[in-house]
Amino acid sequence: MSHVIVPPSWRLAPGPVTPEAVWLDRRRFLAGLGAVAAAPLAAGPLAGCRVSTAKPAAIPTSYAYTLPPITRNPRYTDGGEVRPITDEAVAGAYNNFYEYGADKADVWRRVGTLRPRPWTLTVAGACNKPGTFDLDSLLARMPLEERVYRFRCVEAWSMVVPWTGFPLQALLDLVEPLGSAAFVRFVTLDDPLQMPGIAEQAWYPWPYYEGLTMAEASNELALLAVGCYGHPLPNQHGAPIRLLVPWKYGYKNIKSIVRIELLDHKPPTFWNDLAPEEYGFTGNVDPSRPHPRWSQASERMLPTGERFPTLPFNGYGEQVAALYR
Ligand SMILES: Nc1nc2c(c(=O)[nH]1)N[C@H]1C(S)=C(S)[C@@H](COP(=O)(O)O)O[C@H]1N2
Ligand SMILES: [Mo]
Repeated sequence: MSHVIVPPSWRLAPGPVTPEAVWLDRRRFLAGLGAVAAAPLAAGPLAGCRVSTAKPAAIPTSYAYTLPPITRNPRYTDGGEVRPITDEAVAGAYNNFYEYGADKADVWRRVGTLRPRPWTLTVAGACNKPGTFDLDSLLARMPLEERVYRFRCVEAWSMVVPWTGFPLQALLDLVEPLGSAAFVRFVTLDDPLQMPGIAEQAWYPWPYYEGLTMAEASNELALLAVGCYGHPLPNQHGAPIRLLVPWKYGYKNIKSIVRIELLDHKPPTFWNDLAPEEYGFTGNVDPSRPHPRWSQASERMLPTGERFPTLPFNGYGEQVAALYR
């Protein structure tokens, strides 16, 4: 399989704190010598359906940096629904962030090694003004606002979160895309020292990478978030900058972005490379299209597990349906 990268040997060296689940996956991986990269997948990633009811003090009370005061933009809502905002400690203690392992309930305990400042974001590829931007200098030039979005994981859990960010379009305007730019590729930080799950799960094709069409990236809903609940992003939510595309499943919402590329061709994406039948490139929320291993007809709100019918485009069809006609 082309996506199986033979890692440097140190990446396979067992760490002292490797959780048992990862050991099992690694044994399976070693047994198959990489021929069955899908085996760890079948063992659980993205398949967990446990809804956490724990409410640990997951949210740090101070940050190494601050955001300017922002106001909520009332134009952006919970996808036409009126569900309450999810408790911050609940949202902050149930996270998919494989760079910190596959246990959603444990990510928040492991993210202390991520250093969200100083941070640079490189924008490259088909544009007139590519560049590497210091994040704080960039934020001083971007129109920050708060938006409440409902967030829907492909695993069928959902939450409602007030995010602070700026439209991806504002960054695109800054770099002036060429006419040939048809897709946008996003890449996460790739630092095993800051992200222990990289070495522990060496079978994944790190770094995490995602993509959108240019039309999707230019949609008003596409947001680059740098905060939530009125403060900078806690590490577990993808500090210091992550994508939000609320009409798509969670895996499209890439975290801790260091690089954005404008391309004339469709880029491969992380979960699509690993399991194309399960995680499409487009990844739009669609109740009529079941995941091969579970239904997408309804979703479970965190933390109660209360069920609601899944809405096409997660309720954001008014803004995005025209992109797909
Ligand atoms: N770099 C990176 N980004 C990622 C992931 C990941 O494992 N690594 N998981 C994705 C998935 S599957 C989901 S559901 C969301 C979870 O975001 P949250 O933890 O802020 O709720 O992040 C997405 N972005
Ligand atoms: Mo997800």
